[in-house]
Amino acid sequence: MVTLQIDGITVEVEKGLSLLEAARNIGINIPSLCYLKDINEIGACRVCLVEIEGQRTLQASCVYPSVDGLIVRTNTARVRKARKRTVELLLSNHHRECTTCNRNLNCELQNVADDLAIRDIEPTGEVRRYEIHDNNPAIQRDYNKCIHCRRCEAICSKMQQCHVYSAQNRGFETVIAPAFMRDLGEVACIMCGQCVIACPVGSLTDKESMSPIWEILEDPRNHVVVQTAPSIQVTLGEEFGLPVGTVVTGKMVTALRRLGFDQVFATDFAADLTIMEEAHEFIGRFEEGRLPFLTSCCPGWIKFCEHFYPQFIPNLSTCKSPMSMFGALTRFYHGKKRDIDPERLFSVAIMPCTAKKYEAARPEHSDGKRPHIDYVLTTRELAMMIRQAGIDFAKLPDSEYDSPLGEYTGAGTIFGATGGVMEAALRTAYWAMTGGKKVENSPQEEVREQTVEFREIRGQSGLKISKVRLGDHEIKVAVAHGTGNARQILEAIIAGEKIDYVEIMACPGGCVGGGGQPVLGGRDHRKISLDYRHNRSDALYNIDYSKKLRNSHENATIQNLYKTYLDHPGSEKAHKVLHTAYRA
Ligand code: HC1
Ligand code: SF4
Repeated sequence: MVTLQIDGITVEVEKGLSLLEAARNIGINIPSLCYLKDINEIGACRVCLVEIEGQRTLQASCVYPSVDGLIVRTNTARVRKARKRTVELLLSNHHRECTTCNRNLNCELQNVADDLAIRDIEPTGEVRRYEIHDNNPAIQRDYNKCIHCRRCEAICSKMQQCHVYSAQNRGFETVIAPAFMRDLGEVACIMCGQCVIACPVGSLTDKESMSPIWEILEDPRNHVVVQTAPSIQVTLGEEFGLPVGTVVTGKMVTALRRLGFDQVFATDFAADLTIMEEAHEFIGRFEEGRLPFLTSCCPGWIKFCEHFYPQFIPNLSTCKSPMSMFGALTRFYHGKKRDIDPERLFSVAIMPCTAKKYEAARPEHSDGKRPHIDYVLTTRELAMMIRQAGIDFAKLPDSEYDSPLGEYTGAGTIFGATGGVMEAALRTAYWAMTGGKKVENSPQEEVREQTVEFREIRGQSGLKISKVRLGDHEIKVAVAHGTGNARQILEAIIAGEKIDYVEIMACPGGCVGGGGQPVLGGRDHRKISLDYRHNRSDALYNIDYSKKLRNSHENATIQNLYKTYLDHPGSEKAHKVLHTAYRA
């Protein structure tokens, strides 16, 4: 530990802790733009300047380490003037179209400018003009708003290890972009959207899908079905000021009805169906020794596998994701059963994920002319539609999903958290491999809720490896989230480590940390940490805990679906509707 003084306050901190963090610990909020704790600590934006006694120049506090005896001042006339001039220079070459920007009122640059009381931009000069880049289904890049903080580059290279961005050109022409300024759709980008979450301004945003949805909702001849991904119910409330981790399932369903959707269903239902198929597929592959078996519900992970590890494509589960199973069921089963004109039947998915927009556009999820899912909205976009409609979200009464495709078990809900897909699958695989027993991993068998839980694969650590006993067999499972961690486990397998079953989600935390989730950093940069993912995941596990049914195989609607339509898990019919194939 070292002792130093910040603005006259004596503080004791760990040696080497940045001055910026040391100051924040005692409630002094030094402004910053490029800094992302543990990910982007490069002192590039120079907004966090401070004065250190005995030093001639101001120092960037995000990269200056705490050492014994330092006397630091964060609020002198010189510091205020320098910070102000730095931000003015940034703004002088920034498209200051705040009122029409996607990040209006949730922008770190706007906040910093306001905190520094910038009311006039003195420097004038040349301003860069670039075309919008959006030649892909998921993400839009506006270089005119980029402030060169390099957070997108750091997230993509260090956390996701996709290495899509780097500095291109020199001097005033510098852009942070894929090589040769190619569009994200033309490079090895997995569309995860983590760079969108990291962007402090409106330079990276969703590829917008709200306009066509307003149009189809307007026409009463249309029948518009919507599904909501498991994690939306624990994150949507954040967009309306509710605490992180608030469960808003009932309000969300009411809001969707008020927006005009004809039927509101839960992707959690299709997650239960995925488990029936995936657990069955795993058991088959386990018996044949075709391992490791890799989950396939995350489109960012699928794209990562196709780009970087095509040798693992044969190991992927052939199950479509719950979203795409739902899309296929809506067209082939639900629409027909209810005799809805296929031309008038529209299918919309609310997803926490930019890559789901890309997944919906993949040719294997279409009938050749029309995709099974017509549109995908991110959590952020749904919130925007709710605001556009003038709905006071916090005051909404609760309502229930429509039946029958809105019925789901706790296993379907935990899909939204890292480890959840694996846990849900293990619950059903255990049941199937033991001839119908419930999981008994607790000595207190009378405590029902403890008999379905695999706690060892929960939590935010990047890579979780565990052994579980399924009947007479012991299997080794691994759970990775964030594609940097996925690389680690895949490299270990290549090096000879034997793992039977692997869950991979592209985003840190799983879908609760998805690239389409609310961006909290614009309102409070300190929220860009793993903490909020904890709260969101806990909320999902609490929903599971509170459910009467917590195993996918107990879902009565799914049992009935097999009886009347799909035959049995892995049947020919099930393969036709619910499975797909991937290629390099
Ligand atoms: Fe997910 Fe999934 S869990 S991928 O994160 O398998 O997006 O929430 O809907 O499809 O169920 C996302 C979430 C989601 C699918 C499910
Ligand atoms: Fe990298 Fe993901 Fe952004 Fe693509 S979407 S550039 S892979 S962080």
